[in-house]
Amino acid sequence: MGSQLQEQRDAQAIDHPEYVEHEGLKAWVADIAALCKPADVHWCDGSQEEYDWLCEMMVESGTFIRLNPEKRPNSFLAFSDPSDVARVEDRTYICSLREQEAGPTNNWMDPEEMKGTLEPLFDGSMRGRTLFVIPFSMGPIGSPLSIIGVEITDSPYVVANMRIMTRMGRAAVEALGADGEFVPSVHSVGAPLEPGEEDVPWPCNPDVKYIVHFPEDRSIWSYGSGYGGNALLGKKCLALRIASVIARDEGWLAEHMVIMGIESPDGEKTYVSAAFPSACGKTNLAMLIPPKGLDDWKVTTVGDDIAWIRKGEDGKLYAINPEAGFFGVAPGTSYQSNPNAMETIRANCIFTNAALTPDGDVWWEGMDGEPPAEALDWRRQKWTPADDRPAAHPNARFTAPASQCPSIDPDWEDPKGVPISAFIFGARRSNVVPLVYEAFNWSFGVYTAATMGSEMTAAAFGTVGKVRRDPFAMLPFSGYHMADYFNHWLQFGSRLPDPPRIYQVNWFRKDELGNWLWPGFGQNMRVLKWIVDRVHGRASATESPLGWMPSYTDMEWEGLDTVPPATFNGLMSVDRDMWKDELLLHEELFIKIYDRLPREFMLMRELILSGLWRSPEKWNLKDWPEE
Ligand code: O2Y
Ligand code: MN
Repeated sequence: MGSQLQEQRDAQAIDHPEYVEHEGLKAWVADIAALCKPADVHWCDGSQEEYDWLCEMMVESGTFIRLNPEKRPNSFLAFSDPSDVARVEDRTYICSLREQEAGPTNNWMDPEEMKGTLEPLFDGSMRGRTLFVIPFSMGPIGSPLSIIGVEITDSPYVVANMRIMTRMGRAAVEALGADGEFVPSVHSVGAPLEPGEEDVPWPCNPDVKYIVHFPEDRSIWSYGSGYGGNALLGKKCLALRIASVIARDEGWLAEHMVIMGIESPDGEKTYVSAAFPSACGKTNLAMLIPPKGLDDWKVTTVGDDIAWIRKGEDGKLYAINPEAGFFGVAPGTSYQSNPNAMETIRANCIFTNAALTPDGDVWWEGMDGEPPAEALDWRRQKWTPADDRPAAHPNARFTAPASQCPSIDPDWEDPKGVPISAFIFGARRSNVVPLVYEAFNWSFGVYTAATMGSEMTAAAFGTVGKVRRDPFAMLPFSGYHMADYFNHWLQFGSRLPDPPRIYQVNWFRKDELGNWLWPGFGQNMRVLKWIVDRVHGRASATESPLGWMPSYTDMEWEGLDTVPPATFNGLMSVDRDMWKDELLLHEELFIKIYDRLPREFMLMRELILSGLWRSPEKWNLKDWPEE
């Protein structure tokens, strides 16, 4: 797309700020402007004045509602179109040159065919709107681990969110210099305005949506949606799908993981990175407050969603959070579940699809206290607690600066990253998977992460309660063949002199009557402490058919009396029949990607199976090894 537009580009004078020196960037912006035919072009400098101007403009247009400055200073609420409320996986494409490179778990279309589909859609798509140029850095500006992108969008809502989520504006252009590399990303809401046509508060295209990645070109095109992961292209599109391809080619890892620091009472700091599918309390974990009995420990937050991890010259792993903000799920967030998140969102935030209270604040299901007597729901309709529908959309979001988080790690913006000592993988399983275990070695850990499955909590994803396989929590985010992704992890680990240990956790196990066995939330610190103690060689563990597990006495119980040894053994038990079924279910995914599946995986499955076979029917720490 673009070369045939030379004449139009020459005809359209695109003013740019004097600090933009990059001829390639200027030419690309002119190409896209010639294609999309906006009424105006604005290069974003990322300043506070620019942000304030945009927010004011959106208040006037009805996109934003300014919240009560006494309750929620400098904060805004947006209601989306009801057809545009979440990422659209079925409209998301990886258009690699060869279909096999995308693999069977991604949607694929031939890149030329896709470009042929997109060009007429983008032709004139920004008519009547302003084209914004957003230069942004994923990662601290100037860090050797950072990647620069430039998003062109016709959505001021996207600009405002990108200013919170990335390091955006003049500083990113200056870091690019005259000839730096950038990931070109084009976004249009797909709702051109005819002359005199009045705009709507949330323009989008209810019928046509495309979220497209060209891994070889390292470019992104997004059409038709203004929401979250579909439109803030630095996040899932660049920092995961495109970055995972770059990481594969360059020998590093781009992961859907939180990064957190765990500080012991004597000041020893251990960083871990953890991956969870949605609805597993990932943000709560990243901002955990240790419970009574462990309150001399401290957890700090480096990132809540994405980690870029490289091997340093000393052979250790170093991780950065490429983002500058949190785009968190609002419903369920409360002072009870996550006080640090609640403090983070006290000011300077954008809320999307939360409910509006009569006193000009936001509200959502699961917030502390009583529901408001009435509210305006996310569909702009009057709502009362008697209504049979939620006031906030279940995927309502807050966009908040990470710097406002009380638990933010002092080194969260360190350009060289923080050293990672362990990986944690977790999922929601009411049975089968124990509370915690340590994989026997890196390869077993990769197998464990690759076979991760989580019970669904939202009907949007399928049958509630059914296990959905989500290897490494990356199924929707790997920009290439999932089996190649597993191979990349295996190879990456084989090059590390002392690879971090890998842990599986499950906070969601229930007893036969359906009661939770584990209190979760801050109490998860007990599991983190055991992991940290293992990393430093001071906690013991027992060998099980799945890996190394803590016995009751290996864990710290001070301050918690609701998990007696019998309950703990229930949490840790391994049921042979259930695991035989589980191993068969691993096959469901493997069969899909069999042609490139690491051969080691078959052997690991056999080893687990033979371990189970030699164990008692119900392997249990208390019973082992006497039975
Ligand atoms: O629905 C969306 O567009 C947001 S998706 C999202 C946002 C923040 C962090 N993680 C996710 C995700 O889907 O993993
Ligand atoms: Mn995520």
